[in-house]
Amino acid sequence: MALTLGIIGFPKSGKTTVFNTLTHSNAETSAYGTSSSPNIGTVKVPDARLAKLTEMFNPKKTTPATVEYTDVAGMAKGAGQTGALPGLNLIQKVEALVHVVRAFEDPNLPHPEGSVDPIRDIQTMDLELAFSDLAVIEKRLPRLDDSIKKTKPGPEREAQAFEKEVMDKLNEALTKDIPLRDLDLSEDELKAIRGYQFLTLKPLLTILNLGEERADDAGKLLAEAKAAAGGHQKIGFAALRGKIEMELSQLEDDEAAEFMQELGITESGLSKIIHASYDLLGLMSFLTAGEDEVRAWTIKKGTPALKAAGEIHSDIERGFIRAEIVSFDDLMKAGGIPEAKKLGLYRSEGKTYIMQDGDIVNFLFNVSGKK
Ligand SMILES: Nc1nc2c(ncn2[C@@H]2O[C@H](COP(=O)(O)OP(=O)(O)OP(=O)(O)O)[C@@H](O)[C@H]2O)c(=O)[nH]1
Ligand SMILES: [Mg+2]
Repeated sequence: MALTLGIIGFPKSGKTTVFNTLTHSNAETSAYGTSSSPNIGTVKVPDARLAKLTEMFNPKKTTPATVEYTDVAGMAKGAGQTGALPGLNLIQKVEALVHVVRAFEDPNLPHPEGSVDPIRDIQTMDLELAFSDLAVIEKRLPRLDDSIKKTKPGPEREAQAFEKEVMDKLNEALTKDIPLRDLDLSEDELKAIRGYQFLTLKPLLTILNLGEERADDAGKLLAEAKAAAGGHQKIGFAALRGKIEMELSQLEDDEAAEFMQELGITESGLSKIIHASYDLLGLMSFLTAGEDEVRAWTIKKGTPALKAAGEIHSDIERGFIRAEIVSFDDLMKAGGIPEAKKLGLYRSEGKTYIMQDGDIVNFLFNVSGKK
């Protein structure tokens, strides 16, 4: 599963700057006009375990997990209401949203609202996203009523009636300022509305772009932003210095390390955002390691071995026999697979085993004769 994230924000908040930081790209950032074409880039998820495993197994290739970022044009205030958010079709497709919020002061770059006020922008964005979802529901409801009337009693009409029930529930929540991600919808409810790709249903990562001057305010600003979000579970927060991080991301590794030390940055913006995204979405990695390939795979926490197998290939899920597993730490302690076996650290697990972060897995499977 390649995780997909959409970068949104008001004009000139630093979206493309953050995108460049994350993807090591050089997309054009600008103080003037609006970049209209979206940027899409893939990022390798930093994982120090891969390097260690590569040393141990000396594989033909090493494949990290990846995250895909889409950077769209800034959205003008009021765009949600008209159903005309820029890049809407693109951000509907992603699994989670990253909201870049301007906290940096720059007299040469006026804020479209006249002042720099991150809390106001966070609240305005919440409204824009809610308006966009409401517009979808308001368009759908009358049509749904219509087709319920026209459809004969039976399963099809029942499905429509159920969808209407769910839509009414969503409508009510949104009009009370409750984002859909806070509703704890059931599997069936989620299935009924999957096609609409509601924006406030997506987990949201809020990134404060501090600029150069306000780094010392990070803690205070983050606390204010969290308080304004009112304890919503599925909103994550991070802060970074946009422009500096972008410069950092364009340096060679050793130069970057030196620069980070000078600036007192302990974790790069890239790794901070990826880790925050993983946490927000409840994701983790398991690993496969052998002579051919050392590779990291992304799954949701709580995934059983059978489903994890399916992440690699549907055949492995279909013909699953068992999973041979050693934790990364145990493997490092033992020094190799045969040593881990001797020490009894190499376990055999069944379909329902819940995968743990850093598990190194060999799936045994058999698909011959099965259809
Ligand atoms: N001083 C300062 N300027 C920044 C920072 N981050 C971004 N900028 C500047 O803000 C301007 C806009 O940055 P972009 O990254 O293009 O912003 P954007 O949100 O992608 O803009 P649009 O796509 O046009 O909405 C550029 O001139 C950047 O150099 C920062 O951390 N500090
Ligand atoms: Mg941009």
